[in-house]
Amino acid sequence: MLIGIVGKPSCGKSTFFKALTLAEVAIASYPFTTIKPNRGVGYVRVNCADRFFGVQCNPREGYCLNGERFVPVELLDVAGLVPGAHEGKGLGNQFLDDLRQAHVLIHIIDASGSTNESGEPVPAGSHDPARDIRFLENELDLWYLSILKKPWEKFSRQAFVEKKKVNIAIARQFSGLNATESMVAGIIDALKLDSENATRWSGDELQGFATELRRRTKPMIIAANKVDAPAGRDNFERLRQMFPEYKVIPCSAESELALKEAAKKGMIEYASGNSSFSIRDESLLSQQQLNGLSFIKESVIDKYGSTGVQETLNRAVFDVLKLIAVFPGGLNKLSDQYGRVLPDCFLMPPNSTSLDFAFRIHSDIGNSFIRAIDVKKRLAVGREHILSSGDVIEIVSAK
Ligand SMILES: Nc1nc2c(ncn2[C@@H]2O[C@H](COP(=O)(O)OP(=O)(O)OP(=O)(O)O)[C@@H](O)[C@H]2O)c(=O)[nH]1
Ligand SMILES: [Mg+2]
Repeated sequence: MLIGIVGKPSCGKSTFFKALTLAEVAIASYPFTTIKPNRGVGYVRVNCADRFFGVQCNPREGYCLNGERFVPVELLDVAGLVPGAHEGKGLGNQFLDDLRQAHVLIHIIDASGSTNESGEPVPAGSHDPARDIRFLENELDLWYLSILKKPWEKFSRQAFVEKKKVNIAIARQFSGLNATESMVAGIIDALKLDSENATRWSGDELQGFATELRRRTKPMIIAANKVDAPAGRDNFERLRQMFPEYKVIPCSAESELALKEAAKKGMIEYASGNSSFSIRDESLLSQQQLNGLSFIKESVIDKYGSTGVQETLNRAVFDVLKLIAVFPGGLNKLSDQYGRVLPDCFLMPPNSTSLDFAFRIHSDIGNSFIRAIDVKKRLAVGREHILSSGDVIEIVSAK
């Protein structure tokens, strides 16, 4: 699974990315600081099952802090997007191609209104970030349309002549964007398009189709970033009202990055997503560092409950994509052959079954599935059993 971080130049994409990954990436106040995409690993935060069993886990990947498990997810920070990008403006559509594989997009907005649509500095509060949301949707729609249009005539005619289902032909064309046959069939149905003969679709119908396909293959959450700045709060509240179709999360990537770096150096105690932090030893910090930390506490954490960065990532994965976190474990033994307790936590699509989980662990285990056990409830369940987030599941297989 890949999570794309998108937005206009200088909105804080790389700061957000760095706050989650601590990767060394360039951050600066001029547009197009990032040219080549940055790929890295961030972590979603879930309740670890170790608390339930009163044990201490040893994650194979990621880490666990006091029962909060941090599970790896892949992130992609791309170049800034400007109006006209789909026709090559700014850095053009190269980086749109980088986003093809993304399953969900985090759209970073500069809620402080201190950068214009090209990411250039303007007086604080003078640019309306609501405009940035519509322009980004529009650019993505035009990009989808351009991918669809190029081969459209040829493959819509071919599908018609060969009496192939239109949805299968389109899903194949868009498989790189994560489109599926059933998704395409659903859109054709919802928009009442001609499912027999796609050569009859009008230009508007094609655009409508591209927009709906974009919505389904690239669902989006909005991080109203820079809420620490003066106009941030008003803009965030307005955006939340104006865009009920999106989850809009108040966010200060710069604050999260400062806290993560201070925690890494041992100055403070802090886990991503916490609603507080504590200073280990005030006498070891400079006055400037103390001022910085008290600014973050007063103007971000106390006002919004957290820096919003972890919440944005979590909600992208658990509320937008609706994934569930499931732990493999045994009724008699929670550890693997190396003695690691609850070593794995898998993120699974919604409505995954025991059998899906068995295949996720290993195809051999899926193929020789006998039954599963819900270890928390100590209950045997069948292959069709639908899993819930937080489940610990043992697979009994012939292998
Ligand atoms: N006040 C404030 N400034 C921030 C925040 N996040 C980022 N910035 C600043 O915004 C500027 C741009 O940050 P970047 O992370 O480089 O932005 P970007 O979106 O990656 O920019 P491009 O790579 O050029 O597209 C830098 O000066 C950051 O320090 C924040 O939460 N609050
Ligand atoms: Mg950048």
